[in-house]
Amino acid sequence: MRTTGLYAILDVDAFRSRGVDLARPSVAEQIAEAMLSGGATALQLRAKHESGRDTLALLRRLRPVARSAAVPFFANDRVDLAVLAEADGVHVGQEDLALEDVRRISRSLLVGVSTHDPVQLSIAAAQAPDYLAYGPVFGTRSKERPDPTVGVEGVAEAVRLVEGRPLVVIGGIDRESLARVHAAGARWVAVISDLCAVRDGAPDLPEIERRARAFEAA
Ligand code: TZP
Ligand code: MG
Repeated sequence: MRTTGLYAILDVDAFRSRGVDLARPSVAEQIAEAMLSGGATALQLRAKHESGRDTLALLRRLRPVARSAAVPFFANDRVDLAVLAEADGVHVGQEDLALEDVRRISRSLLVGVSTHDPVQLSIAAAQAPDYLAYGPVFGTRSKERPDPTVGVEGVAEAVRLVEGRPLVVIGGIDRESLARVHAAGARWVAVISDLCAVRDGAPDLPEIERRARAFEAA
C-alpha cells in the first residue's frame, strides 16, 4: 500500500448536502473513477447515515472500481460490511471495534485507526495497525462533534510520534492548506470536502479529477 499523496474519501453526506445522490445509477462509480484517475492512493466510502444494506450496496458498486485502479478500498466503521463487500480494509475510530477484535473477525483486512490526540495516537501506534489517522488538523464541517483541532503543530508532533509508521492526516485539509501540512512533515492526506466538486446538481468529474491530482502531485 502506498501511503503518500491523497487518501480520497467518498462521503455520501458531503455529496448529498451539495445535491448529489450517490444511490443513483453509476454516480458513485464515476466519482470514484475521477478520484482514482487523479491519482488517489487509497479510497474509502464513508456513509454515516445510510442503512447497513444501502452501505453494503454502495461498497459492492465501488469495489470493482478500486480494484481496476489497483488501489486499496476501505469501508468506514463497519467490519461486517467490509468483509461482505470484500473490501481491502476497514477504517475504525475510537468508538468502533478495537484493532484486536477486527483481527479476530478477519486476519486479512487492512485496518486503519483514527486518533485525535497524542495519547490516542501512541496507544494505537503500539498496536501496529496498517495505518494511523490523525486529526482534525483544521476545522471541518464533514464530521459531527469533531474533536479539537490539532493544527500543523499537532501534525509535526504526530509525525515524530509514529516514527515512520504509515500516517494519514485529516480534517479541513484543502488545496490551499496542503503546503503547510506537508511542511509539517505529513506525506499522506485524507480529504472529503475539497474533493466534492459539484456543478448544476451533478458531480463535476473533470474538476474532481483535477483536484485529486493537485493533492497527488503536491
Ligand atoms: N475525521 C477527522 S476530520 C474528518 C474525519 C472523518 C472529516 C474530514 O473531512 P474534510 O471535509 O476533509 O474536513
Ligand atoms: Mg468510526
